[in-house]
Parts: sequence; C-alpha cells; structure tokens
Amino acid sequence: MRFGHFDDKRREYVINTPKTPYPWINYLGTQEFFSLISNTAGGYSFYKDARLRRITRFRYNDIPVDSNGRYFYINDGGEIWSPGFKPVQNKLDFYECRHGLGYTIITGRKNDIEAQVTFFVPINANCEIQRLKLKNVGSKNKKFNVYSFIEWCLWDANDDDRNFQRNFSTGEVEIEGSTLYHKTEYRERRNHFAFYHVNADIRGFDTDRDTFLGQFNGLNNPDAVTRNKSFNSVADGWSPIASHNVEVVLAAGEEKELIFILGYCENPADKKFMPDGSLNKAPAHELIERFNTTEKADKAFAELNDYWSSLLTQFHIDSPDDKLNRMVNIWNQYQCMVTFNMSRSASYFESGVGRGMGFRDSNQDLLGFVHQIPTRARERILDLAATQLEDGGAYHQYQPLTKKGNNAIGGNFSDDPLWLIISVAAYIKETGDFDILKENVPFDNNEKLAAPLFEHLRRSFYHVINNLGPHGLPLIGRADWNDCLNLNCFSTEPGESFQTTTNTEGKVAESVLVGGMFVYAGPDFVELCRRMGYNDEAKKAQQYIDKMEEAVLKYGYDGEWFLRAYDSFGKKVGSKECEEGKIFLEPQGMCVMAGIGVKTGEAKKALDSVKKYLDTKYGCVLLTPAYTKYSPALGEISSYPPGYKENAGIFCHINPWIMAAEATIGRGDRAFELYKKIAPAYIEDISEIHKLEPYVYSQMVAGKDAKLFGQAKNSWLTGTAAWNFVAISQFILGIKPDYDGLKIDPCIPSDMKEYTVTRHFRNADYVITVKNPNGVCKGVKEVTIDGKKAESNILPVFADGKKHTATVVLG
Ligand code: BGC
Ligand code: IFM
Repeated sequence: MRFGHFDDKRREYVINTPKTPYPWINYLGTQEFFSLISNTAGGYSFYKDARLRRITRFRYNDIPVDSNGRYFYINDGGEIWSPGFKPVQNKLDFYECRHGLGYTIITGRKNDIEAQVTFFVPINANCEIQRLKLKNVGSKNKKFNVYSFIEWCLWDANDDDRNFQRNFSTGEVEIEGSTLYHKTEYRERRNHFAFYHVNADIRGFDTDRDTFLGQFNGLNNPDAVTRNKSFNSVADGWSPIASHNVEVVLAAGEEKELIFILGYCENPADKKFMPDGSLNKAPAHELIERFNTTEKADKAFAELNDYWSSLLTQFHIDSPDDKLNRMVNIWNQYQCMVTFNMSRSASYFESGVGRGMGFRDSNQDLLGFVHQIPTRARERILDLAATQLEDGGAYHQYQPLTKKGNNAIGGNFSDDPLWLIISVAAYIKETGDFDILKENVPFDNNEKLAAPLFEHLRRSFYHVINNLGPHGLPLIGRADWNDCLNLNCFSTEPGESFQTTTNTEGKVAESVLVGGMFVYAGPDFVELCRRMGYNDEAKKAQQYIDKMEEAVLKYGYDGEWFLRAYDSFGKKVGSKECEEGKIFLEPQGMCVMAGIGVKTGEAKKALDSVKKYLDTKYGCVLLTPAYTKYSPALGEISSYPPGYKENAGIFCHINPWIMAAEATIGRGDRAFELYKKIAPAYIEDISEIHKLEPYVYSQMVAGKDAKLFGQAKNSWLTGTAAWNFVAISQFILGIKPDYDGLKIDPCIPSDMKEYTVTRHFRNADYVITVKNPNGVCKGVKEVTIDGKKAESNILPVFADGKKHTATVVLG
C-alpha cells in the first residue's frame, strides 16, 4: 500500500494523506540554518547545532506523536482548520504534501479556501521562509482570519527540556510592528536572537503561550483562535511564542500571499543594544528586507532549485529503470547531503541533544557526498581530524557549534581511526588535491599539537598496529563499527563504570571486522605514502597489511564465513561453534571488499553463506541466530529483543557492503538483487509494512525474528545513505574516482543492457555509456573516449571544463 507517489519531474514525493503510518519528514537548509518538517508541518529549527542553538521547541515522544511545529490556523466564520491538518485535525476537502529538495509544500483546502504553504530555507540565509498562498476557489467573497504559531526554544535544547526552575523566569520578547522577537538571555550571555515576521499589517499578536492557548487547551484549540482575536500578550518568562493574526479578504477567485520569515541573527558584542536599551534589530531588518515580497521569495526559491539542479548534475544516470534513476539521481544523493549536514544529531529518532557529529559517521557520510561539494568535504575532514587524539584514536563525536571532540557517548571505538584514511582517500580521488595531506591540523583540538594531515593518517594506521591482540588481530576496544558488540564487558548504562568480569583489561577481545577494514583501507595509506615520497614507509605499511590479511585468513575464518571477533575470554564470536550469533554480516562484507580470500575461494563461500543464512525478503540481517538472552560478555547487542537493531535487525547500513563485496567477486545479479531489496523506491508498495518514509533509507528494518518483520526504524540519519550510493555508483554502475582518473569497472545484472552516466569529475563532464551486448555482469572489453580507442578503463583527467564522451563495452 502507498500513501503517495514520486513526482520525478519535480523531484518530489507527493503525500496525499496526513495520516501516514508515522510522520514523514523532510529537511530544510543546506548550510547553517536547518529545519525538520513533517508532512503535517511539525518539527523544529536550529542554527548549526541542534543541541546548543535550538530556535524552536519540539516535544519528543509526546502524544500525539510529532508535537509542535510551525502551524497556521484559519478561522473562517467560526470554522477553524489548519492547512497541514495538524494541529486542528479538521477534515479537509483536499490535502497534499510535497516534500522536495530542501523545501516542503503543504496544501489544504476547506470551504472554498485553498491554503498552500511553501516552506524553505534560502541559500546563504539564516531563516525559514513560509509562503502562505491563500486562494478563494469559490464564487462568494471571503473574509477570514489567519493565525500563525511557533514556540521558541530557550536555545540550549537540553536545558530547555529540564531546567524549569530557571527557564520559566528568563523568557523575553520584543514586538515591533509585524515582527515578534525572541531575546531570552540576550541581556547577559547571548548575542543572538530570533524573530518571526510577516510581510503584512497584523490585527493582533501573541507571544505568551499560555495566554494564546488558555490553560486547558492544546494546540488544536487555542483560545486566541477560537475567540478569533489575539490577546496581544507580551511574554514575561514562562514559554514565549510568536503568533500573528492577519485578517484576509478575498473576492471570488482572488489570491493573496503572506510571507512569514523565521530568522536567526547575531550581533557583535559591542552592538547588542540600541541607545534606548532595546535590541539592535538591524540584522533582522536586513534579513526581512531580503525576502519580504513575492518576487524576492520567488527568486530565493528559484535559487534553491538551481542549487539542487547543479548539485545533482554531478552524477546523473539515464537507464531504463525508473526506480534506479530516481534513487540515484534524486533521493539517495539528497539523503547523502542531509546525513553529511546532520551526522546523527537531529531526526525524528535522534533528539538532537544526544549526539553531535560522529567521527565514524561523518567520515562515512562524506563518501556519499564528496562529489557534490568537495570543498565542504575538505573542511569536514579537517574538522574531524582536529578531534583525533595524539595516539591515533579519536573522540567519538564533536558538537558542530564548538567543533570540540567529546566522548559523550563513550570513546575507544577501535574502527574510528581507519575511517579517516578511507574518507581522505575518497576526497583525494575525487579532487586530486594531494595538498590536503600537508595541511596542519591539531590533535585533540590543541593547536600546539598540530601536524600535517598525513601524520594523522599515519597515526590512524599505527593505532591499529599498536593495538593488536593475541591472534594478531586488532583489539576491539569499547566496540568497533557495531556499537553494541561490547566484548570488554562495558556497562551499557551511561555513567556506570567498566566491569572487569574478565580481568583481561581490553587486551584479549579482538575484531575481525577491524582486521578486514585495515586491509581495505591500508592500500590507500600505502599509496599516499608513495605519493608523499615515503617509499620505505609504504613498503613497511604493505607488510603490515599482508600480515593482517594472513591473520584474518588464519584466525578470522571459520570454514564457511569470516568470524566476527574473539571475546575477552578468547572465545570465538560469530562462529559455527557458537550457539547463537553463529554468523555476522559485517565481516563478510568488509573482508571481501578488502579482497581477502577472493583468489583463494573463502570470499565466495562467505557470501554464499550470507545468502544461505542471513538473507531475507527485506534484506540481510546482521547476524543469526539472534541472541535470546542478555550476556555481559557480549554487551548491548544482546539487550535488544531478537530481530531488532544490532541483534539480527536488517541493518541497512551493512547491506551495501555485501553488494560491494558481491561486485568485488563479479556477481552483479546478486549485487543488484540486494540493492533492490532495500532501496526505498523499490519497496514503496509496502509502505504500510515499512512504516517510514518511502523516499529515504532507514537505519534498520526489523529482521525475521521480530514480530514486526519488515518494519523500519530510524529513518534519514544513517550511514546507509552514503554506503548505498557508493555501492550503486562505484561498485555496481562502476564509476570509480581514482587517484589518476575516473575508473570504469561496472558489475551489473546480466539483463541490464545499457545505461548512461553523466559524471562531473575534476572540472570536466564525462558522458559515459556502458553497453552490455552479451549480457555479462562484469569485464570491460573496450573503451573509447571522444571517439578514440582507449588504452585502459581509467578515463584521464581532462580538467578542461568540457564535455567528453566515453563508450564502455562489456563482454
Ligand atoms: C546503536 C544503538 C546504541 C548506541 C550506543 C548506536 O549506534 O545503534 O543501539 O544504543 O549506538 O552507543
Ligand atoms: O556504526 C554505528 C553507527 O555509528 C551508528 N548507528 C549504528 C551503527 C552500528 O552500531
């Protein structure tokens, strides 16, 4: 069952009922000002940091779900309704929500009034624009009242949610014509403020929530709206809001537009106040001036669309498969941008206060984003590297506002350092910018400890080598990629201390996955050593990689698949010897992608075992059989009921590793079969089972052991986005940026006859047509570039701003 449809021409998902199985959301904003918006206009806004600079308030896990947003009310002769259905929830004559790239358009119609709101955050501006178009679609004149509503958050979302003894006394506002200002704490620690403006004369306003609502009402029936007259309340503490009341008169067929602007501003410390002690509103006036007419808003909206069009031309496919085109050209790339911006901080499953930018997560997100805006990827790499510790380990996250690393959700994740090598290599392959390796970057955010970025990669590489366990495999530390596989018996409760039930002090439990990752990432380190002229070091590094590969094959292979780990008792995890958790998905993907056992047959066997034991109709589960009992020796993984999350959920993030692994051994049919199982566009028809947005990936789909098999959770912010883009664009379609050119090496389903990819790469456009006349999966037989036969399948770097045409024939 569906709740809408894709409109590929407009690059939108069109939802035709407010009653989706869960709020289906979108993200507005590309740089610093961001908003989350659901299909009923719920959600919130923040500046840079969802925790430290929250602009509007949201109530997590409230009832009904998705409480609070930017809401409009229409009072049409006593009939009250909202264009987005919520919060009034009156039956509408028509409803539609179009989630597009960086904008959402919600239309509601009732009693001959059509109200359409376009929400977007313009490029290079710290505000959300809400264009409310009102049309009288009937034959009689209409006179009605519009009320806007947003609720301010008192900046620090964490504090806002709990420190009421203080917060109920700090709220302050200021009113100037049609602009309602929020300036809590401005008198002391803040130099920023927010405002909500409408480009029309207002009949009234409210800034005190409880006055606007009335003590016994919810957002569905505010007093001000039911009595049809704002109270002109001026908040003094409690909960400041901003609500305008505009009277609208429309002749039959007439249309009017109101432009609401929700803005964020900063003042220099010495220009905070005007001589009369009021807020210095100059930056707000400027911002309002930029967008306060229909023409200006039109222009800003067109700019946003152009921005996206230009980003999406970096990689574009034309194939006979509409679903593939829509995933690759639109939604997967869009989600990659969103994960790049948000990491794991703010979604409808992440509260925005728990996590900031993850070291592991952001490095991976970059893999799916780097081709879009390489300069931003460069900046991100330097920010991440600055949070690396001197020994090569890393803080697991940092807050985007301060850019300082912290271990709020723990530290000592053994995979973290290697992700930096992987992301830097991807960035250099995309751009050819080897100079980044010479950038001086602090360790531990300490300028005194700064060293060239290359040194950071070196420390990453040796962090693994300096932390090997009894089998020569990497020690697992607190965890590796799988946060919940805690083999050193860490407590899972925040604040509780390390329980040394094994007394092996972290020196026994080892990760086969990190071993595989080392072999996957290592060759890039070796290549970068060479490019820096460190040939001896390259040789030495290669020896370590070879040794690791041996150790993985010798101690990390279990006969038919790769083992997952050794626990802190030295016992195997993910082995046929185990009662539960006999086989895990991650090492099969990573080790094969690394090329381990490809020539000698272990790789193929491992992937056959994935198919045999881990595959389901909705994708591959993370392990099987699921753990049925909690075990401190395994940690959080065993705390989840079977089939959920890391305990045998279909972890969408790792499925593309298997696709890439299948492509590595040449099985294009299987790689694409797996791609289609989890790619949202292919499973739109089961939206009622899947439950979450059919246009983006979710982190997890409940596995075969779960009661709700097939139901997704944690949509949007997941490494699934980047890795699926890598799997489809590089491993399956085979367009792989490399150090010296664009390598074309597809591994496709045998019935895929032809496709064309337009790829912008280092200042040239490559139009690459792949032909598969003999129905093979892999193997480049012939390449021509600009009509001439090429020597290899690596298209050269033209960097001439021109278009180049390549034909690649498989066979
Ligand atoms: C996992 C959660 C876990 C958390 C612990 C996340 O990545 O998905 O299940 O609770 O890490 O750090
Ligand atoms: O690898 C992690 C990721 O960092 C956050 N989500 C869950 C994954 C697996 O535990």
